[in-house]
Amino acid sequence: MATRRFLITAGLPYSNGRLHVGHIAGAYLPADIYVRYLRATGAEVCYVCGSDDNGVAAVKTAREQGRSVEELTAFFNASQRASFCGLGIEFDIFGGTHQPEFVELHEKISREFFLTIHAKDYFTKRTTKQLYDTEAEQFLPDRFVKGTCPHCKSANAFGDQCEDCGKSLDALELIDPISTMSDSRPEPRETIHWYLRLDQLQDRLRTWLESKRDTWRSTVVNFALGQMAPDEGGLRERAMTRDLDWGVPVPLDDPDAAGKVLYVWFDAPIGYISFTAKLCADRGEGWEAYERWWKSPDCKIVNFIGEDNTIFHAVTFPAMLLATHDSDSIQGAPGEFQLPANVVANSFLNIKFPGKEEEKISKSRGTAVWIEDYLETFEADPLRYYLTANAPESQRVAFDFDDFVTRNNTELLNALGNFFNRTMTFVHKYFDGKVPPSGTREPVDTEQLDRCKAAVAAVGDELERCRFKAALAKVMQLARDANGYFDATAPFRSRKTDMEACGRAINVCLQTARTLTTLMAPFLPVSARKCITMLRLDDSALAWSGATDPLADGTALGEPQLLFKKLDPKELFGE
Ligand code: B3M
Ligand code: ZN
Repeated sequence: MATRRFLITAGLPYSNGRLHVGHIAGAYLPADIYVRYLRATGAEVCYVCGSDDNGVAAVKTAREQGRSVEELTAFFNASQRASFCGLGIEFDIFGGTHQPEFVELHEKISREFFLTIHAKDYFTKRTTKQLYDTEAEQFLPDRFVKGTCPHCKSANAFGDQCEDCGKSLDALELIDPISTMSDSRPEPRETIHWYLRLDQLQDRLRTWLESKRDTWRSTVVNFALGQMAPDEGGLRERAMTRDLDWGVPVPLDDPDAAGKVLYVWFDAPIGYISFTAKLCADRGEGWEAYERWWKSPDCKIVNFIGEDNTIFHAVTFPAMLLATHDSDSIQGAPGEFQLPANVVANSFLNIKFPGKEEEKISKSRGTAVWIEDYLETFEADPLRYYLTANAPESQRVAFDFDDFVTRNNTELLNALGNFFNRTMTFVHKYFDGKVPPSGTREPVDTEQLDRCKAAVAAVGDELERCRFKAALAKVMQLARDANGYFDATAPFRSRKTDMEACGRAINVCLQTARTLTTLMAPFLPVSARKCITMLRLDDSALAWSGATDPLADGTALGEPQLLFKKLDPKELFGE
């Protein structure tokens, strides 16, 4: 069978702040699990991420903090990189759309992208009205305008999107707009921008999205198709340029383009492409080799994102990709940019502090768990476990401190950790640290080994479908079954009466531990590494196809290591 190939992206975090648990649960962790799993199946995978440095978010924060945008984005790019690294989230490349080593290639590819769409006539140049802040003397970026949503009437709407109903907006539609720069009421003034003809791309987008109904999460497909509903007027043109001095300059030889940059949501997804190109350059393949990942129908592109990014990944970016095509192939002909094979979105994570109500994660109210803080006290795997076992895959869920501790202690420690611990201690105490003979297996033994085989298939099946929570639940079920087998065969008793039966049971426990090592690895890579050492395996043990390869009788094993620690709620930070 030909090697499967995947290009996996996780939404580019804005480099104006640190990362918290919500970011991790939303995109980076599920993508990392998927990547580790795909690699274990022998697929060739490229996992790309980096910071989203352009746009007003960074300009605004830099202004508030009195530092330059360059300094701010470099600082948070490094901070985010460290947080990912501490959590074992391993990208092939972590770029940044305005970071010194990336900006040149990023701007080049963004420019070409814009010019191709321009040449194909998918932009309309328009004089429009935009809100102008007369006190700050500048046009207001959408994010700098707050107001009431014309659709749902929530007061929580910004000039680009309503935070409550999720509809994308034009700042001029906001009811009672206020400039967040000066708190004054802005006035509409004329300016010129380039609009992407989403209306002309809509039919192809709809056909493409309809074809994903069976494979994508329904929330994503329904949301995207909902944007095109005729009773809402369908997709409208959207401005892809902005009046701002930070970003990718509009690459047109036109006096009207002076002083304008590409809209951040135009250049940010191109970051996925430009970082891939940088990776290819770093690998000595030449930057153009990115086409092997982006323009070849045999490579599947999968975007992992938080739910608030759905419109941009399921509508706008695919529209941009389609607008570069010569062919009318919806997915993209060979040599053309391919549309994503899947867009996997998670909901938001709320937070629940002990003794308090569940609430939204908020930087300003201090209700966030920052990864940098977490990593000062804890290891990566307990958080990876909790955020997957309790993943916001189909709805909002809360990061609940009491639940985090309980699940660590009852599930990771009592089920998975305890099984390894009791098996490993036993084998060292009574079998000289060597795999005892498998002997003649009884039904109880083969049943347990069959459960291992079935788990490998079932966990793999869930992972193929990006159902991470369900996949992890099946790994944990195998750990509980393993403890059940240990209790039922009772080697602690048979060692006094029937050493052969005792050895047979421990042998099956070790085979189960072997399988669990492979199965836990995508979720709990740090612990899997300890298991590899304990069982004296090497990295080839990560291969899914070898998950039930037997440990040979007599194999010498490593020393027992504790996989997990008991957590005490009192050690928890941030109350
Ligand atoms: N920077 C938005 C966000 O963090 C954003 C994602 C860009 S992905 C191309 O919500
Ligand atoms: Zn709304």
